[in-house]
Amino acid sequence: MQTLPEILPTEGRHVLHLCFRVEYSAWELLNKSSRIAAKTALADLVREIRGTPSTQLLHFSMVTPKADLCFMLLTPDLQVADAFAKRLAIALGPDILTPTFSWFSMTERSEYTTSDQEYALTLEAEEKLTPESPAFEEKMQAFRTRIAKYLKDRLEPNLPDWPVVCLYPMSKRRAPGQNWYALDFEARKKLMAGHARVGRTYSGRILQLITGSTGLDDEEWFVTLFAKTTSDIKAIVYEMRFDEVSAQFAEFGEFFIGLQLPLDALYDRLML
Ligand code: 76R
Repeated sequence: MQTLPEILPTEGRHVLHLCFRVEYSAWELLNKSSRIAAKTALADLVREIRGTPSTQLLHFSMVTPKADLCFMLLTPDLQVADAFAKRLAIALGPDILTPTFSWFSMTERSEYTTSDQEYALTLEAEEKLTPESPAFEEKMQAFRTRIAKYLKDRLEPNLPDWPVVCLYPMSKRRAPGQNWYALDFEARKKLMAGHARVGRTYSGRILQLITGSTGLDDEEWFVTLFAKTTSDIKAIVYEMRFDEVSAQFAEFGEFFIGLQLPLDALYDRLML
C-alpha cells in the first residue's frame, strides 16, 4: 500500500468520537463461526490500534438507543485516524454497524492558562516575594513543572478507564450583545478563571477533556467527561450552568452517556 505523507497537527492529537447502532437483523443471519470471526477481527484491530505509538482507543456501551456503542480514538496523524475509523466501522462485517453520531476535534492548549509572567506578578503582589529570593525561584520552578504536566495532559492525554462517560458538543454564544468573540481577552480570561474554579472542586471525581472542533465539525468544542458515578456528571453540568460563562455564553448539542467496559464485557453487553 502507498504510504501517504502524514497530516500532523502542530501539536497534540486528532480526536474522533464514532458512535454506531448494531444491526441485529444482519447479525442474526451470521452463523456461530462467522460471529466469532467478526468479534476476533474487531478485537485484533483494537489491539493493533492500541499498539500504535501515541495512540489511544476507548470504547463505550451507550446507555440509551441514541447509539449502541462508541469508539473514541486519539492519534496524531489524520491519515491514520481516518484509516482506523473506516476499519473500525466494518471490522464486525459489512452492514453490522451503522453510524449514528460522530465528532471530529483536536486536543488543544487553553488560551487562558496562567503565563510565567502572570504567576511571577502574583508572587510579588500577593505573597510579597521578591524575584531575587530563593523562595520566589522555588515557587516559579514548581509552577513551571505543574504547567508542563498540565499542558501535556491536555495535548497528549492518557485517558482513564473510569466507567461513566459523558459526551457532548458545545459552542460559545454569538448573539448580538452577547457575543463571546466580541469580548476582549482579559474579560474572557476572567470568566474562564471562574469556570476553572468551579471545575477544580470536582478534582478526582471528574476528569474532563475539552477538544477543539472550530472549522472541523458543527460546533466549537467537544466535551468528554469521565466519572465514577453519574451523580458527579449530573452535578458538574448542573453547577456549571450557574457559572457565568455557561449561563451567559454556552450553547449545547446532544448529550450521550456511555459506559467504559473491557471489550469482552462490551460484546456481552451488546449480546454479540
Ligand atoms: O484546562 C484547565 O484545567 C484550565 C482551566 C479550564 C479551561 C481553560 C477548564 C477547567 N476548562 C477550560 C476550558 Mn472546562 N469544562 C467545560 C464543561 O457543561 C458545561 O457547562 C460546560 C462543559 C465542563 C463540565 C468543564 C469542566 N471548558 C473549557 C472550554 C474551552 C473554552 C474556551 O477556550 O473558550 C470549554 C468549552 C469548557 C467546557 N473545566 C475545567 C471543567 C473542569 C472539571 C475543569 C477543572 C479541571 C481541573 O482543574 O482539573
